[in-house]
Amino acid sequence: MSSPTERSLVLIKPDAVRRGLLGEILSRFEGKGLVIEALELRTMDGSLADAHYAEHVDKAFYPPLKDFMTSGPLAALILSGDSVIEVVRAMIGATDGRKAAAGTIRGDLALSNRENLVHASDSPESAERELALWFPKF
Ligand code: 3AN
Repeated sequence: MSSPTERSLVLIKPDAVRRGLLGEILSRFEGKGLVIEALELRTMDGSLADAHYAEHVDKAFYPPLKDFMTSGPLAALILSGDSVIEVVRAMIGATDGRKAAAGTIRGDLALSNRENLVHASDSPESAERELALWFPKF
């Protein structure tokens, strides 16, 4: 029996929307063969930011991260496909765009570890938690 297709919560962050990179980033995911099951342009509010980044709220980098993430519209996506969680993390690259490998989204397009264009769930547990936060009806 084949396992059910995996899903990931992906956020194309406000810097990507401002820089006009939404199409390029979506195109990379589509080109890879992943399926966009839901796509919504919305602005994160403070309480959603605190819930989404629950593991980071006490860290020194969190206040500026929260300001950035709530600074304008982002695209929230449900992506699905075989091993989508691992595949998307590999496509995004390391957190710090200055260190991310060439060929990855951050490696090619980001020069910051805060304004790093994309968030993606990093495990099946975080995907379940984040999908419930962002897309409770799915
Ligand atoms: P990733 O997004 O690669 O999963 P996490 O979960 O460790 O990285 O961090 C969540 C977000 O917090 C990152 N996307 C980045 O925007 C921000 N962040 C992480 N570490 C730092 C840091 N040292 N300085 C500034 N921002 C950071």
